[in-house]
Amino acid sequence: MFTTLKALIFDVDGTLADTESVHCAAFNLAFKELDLDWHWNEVLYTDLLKIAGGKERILYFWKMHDPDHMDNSRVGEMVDHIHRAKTRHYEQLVKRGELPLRSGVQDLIEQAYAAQLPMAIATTTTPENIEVLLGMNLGKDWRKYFVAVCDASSVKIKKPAPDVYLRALDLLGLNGAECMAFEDSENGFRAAALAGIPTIITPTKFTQHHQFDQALRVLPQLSDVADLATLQDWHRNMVPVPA
Ligand code: XBP
Ligand code: MG
Repeated sequence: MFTTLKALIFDVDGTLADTESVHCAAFNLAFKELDLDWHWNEVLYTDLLKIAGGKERILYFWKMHDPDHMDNSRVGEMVDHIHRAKTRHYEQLVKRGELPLRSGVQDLIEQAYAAQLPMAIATTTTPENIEVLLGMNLGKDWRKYFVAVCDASSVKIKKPAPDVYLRALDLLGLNGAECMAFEDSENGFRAAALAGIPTIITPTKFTQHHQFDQALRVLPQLSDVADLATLQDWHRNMVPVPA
């Protein structure tokens, strides 16, 4: 007996849009604004992406690369301050309108919406970042597409913990096997897998070296998914295709 596909759950960064270059630029603009002599180049940032969450990433980097300038009594306050500046820079960069959704994303979202197939978001990033990215790309009423939006403010423990996906399943009123997740990274894939959700991976240059064994599919872009019927067929047959 197979399980019908009852909802789609989307990661944001790297999946809906290839955002990490812009996140990296925003981190560097914040470091410059705050006179921190830190700079994250693409090679370093690709490695730092193993840490989900911008605040966690800043703290990890600080401990690893600049521990002598860390006042433990104020580190949390300082990380929050840096991250607020970074988020402001990210919003300004996205508002330039140069960060589109990835190929096939809007078409799939529109198809699912027209077919009344529920959708949700499960991301590590902040509500502000989701608002600016999807507002710019799907319009100011972007929330109409999603039954639930689960983000950094929804759960305490970030990916690869399954918490944000479990929260999305709870709000959808579904179990993992009834859904399909869309991710770009190993952290995200592990979070969805721990929540029991079959997952389609569309890696980016930042994550193409990650491990995605047992993913339902690993695709260059979502535009490689012809239509919803294809997803329903893959879900019905639920046999992972080797990456
Ligand atoms: C990817 C992340 C986020 C972004 C930066 O989130 O790990 O931390 O890199 O955004 P997703 P913040 O789960 O959508 O792939 O600085 O807001 O964390
Ligand atoms: Mg991601």
